[in-house]
Amino acid sequence: MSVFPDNFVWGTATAAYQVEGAWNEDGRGPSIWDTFSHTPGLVAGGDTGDVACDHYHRLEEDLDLLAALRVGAYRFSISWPRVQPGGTGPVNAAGLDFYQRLVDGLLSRGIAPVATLYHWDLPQELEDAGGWPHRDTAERFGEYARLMGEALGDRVHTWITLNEPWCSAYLGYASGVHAPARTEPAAALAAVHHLNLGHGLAVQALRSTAAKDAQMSVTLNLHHVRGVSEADADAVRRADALANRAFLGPMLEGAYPADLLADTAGVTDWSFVRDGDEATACQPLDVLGVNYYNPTLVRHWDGSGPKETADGHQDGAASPWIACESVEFVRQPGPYTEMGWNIDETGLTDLLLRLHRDYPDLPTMITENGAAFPDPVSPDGRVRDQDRVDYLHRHLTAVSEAIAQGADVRGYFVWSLMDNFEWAHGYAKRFGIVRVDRETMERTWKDSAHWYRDVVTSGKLPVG
Ligand code: GBH
Repeated sequence: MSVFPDNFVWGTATAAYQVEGAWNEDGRGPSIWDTFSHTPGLVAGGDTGDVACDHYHRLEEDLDLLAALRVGAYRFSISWPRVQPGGTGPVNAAGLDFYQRLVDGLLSRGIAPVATLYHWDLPQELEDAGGWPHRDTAERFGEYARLMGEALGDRVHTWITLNEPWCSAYLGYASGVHAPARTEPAAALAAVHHLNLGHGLAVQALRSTAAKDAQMSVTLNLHHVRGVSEADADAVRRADALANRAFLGPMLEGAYPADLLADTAGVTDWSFVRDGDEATACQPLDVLGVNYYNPTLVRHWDGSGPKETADGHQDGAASPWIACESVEFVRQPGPYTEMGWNIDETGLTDLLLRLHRDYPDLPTMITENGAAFPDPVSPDGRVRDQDRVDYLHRHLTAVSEAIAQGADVRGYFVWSLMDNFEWAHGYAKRFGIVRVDRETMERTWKDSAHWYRDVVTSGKLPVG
């Protein structure tokens, strides 16, 4: 029996670059993802976010879709270059107007807006000036947060500063599979720090501009790391330090973990961390956002024999796993989603319980969870995505299990409301509970959307 608290928040999530389109309209400046997707060879199929789901022009229809799904909350992101084209200076009123209409449209339908300030679309001008490895970017981010707090703070009551800084730092600056496609491990660790600092500056700016009772949060893609055997404890520790504690440490405890600094000493001396930075990064939060897709399995590697690199990461310069040469990422047993990610909801329960143990006073919310599947359209027009229904059911059961064991989990957001631009995979990977036809842009409810509406309305999972 699954049990969710009465005030549990049920929602769906998207991100600006993945759904909006209108990439050069109403004064929007270019972001690093425009540059990335316009560079031949970087995105599967040559896809771009130029049109995406055309959400920018179909706002009313998509608001009605959310209302029909009966969700209590909608997690979206604000495109920084749409509201501040070069990442500095005054607000672009035409771009801001879109988010005003979005927020007002949600509120008028009784849906709580959950705004993420940064879901990877850095203004290109800021990247040209050095990007996240450069300290100024954190300062600019704090200023941008202040502008958004002033403009939307009376109506948005849940703010998420960053989405998955792990991806921004390590995929953007170390493995280069995300924008800005740089492969510089030392710069990636500087990016980690300036993301942490930018988060703290943004929370400070929002506290002084948004509503007094506004909830402050950040979304991390924490890795639930397991070892193949007891002998792999050091591999687990290293991966956990780089992936999780590099953010949890400064943001929640006010200090980088000593083992992370030691592990990475051959890559950087961390001299970009100035006195007071860790205290700035450590702002009191109201809730921690957790994105979960699958656990991570590692084994100690002694340097002999071939090394497994699960999920296709190559070792060395192009790996996101800096200073993890002794860590082997092991392919996990199936079943798998269309991304090749294994389905194992036990990692979500374990992760939530670990967070509850380590940070007992900080509630959590699942800000993303979901799966890509092939989703063929049946002759009758239906998408019978029972595999997605099963995935969601298993993971929601895992959340309720964590709650039953004491974790304070406040909400759950399905990734994603609709099929969208899946970053370097383009449109070939479909995460939506609503299908988007790439020709007509028509939205069609998959079976999982009907299923989720029933869960949202009843507040519980169907039996069986
Ligand atoms: C999220 O990223 C994004 O926030 C969202 O925009 C995106 O559309 C969605 O998920 C689906 O991808 O252990 O090295 O193998 C999730 C990105 C996927 C990053 C799994 C880490 C495994 C890393 N994460 N990935 S590794």
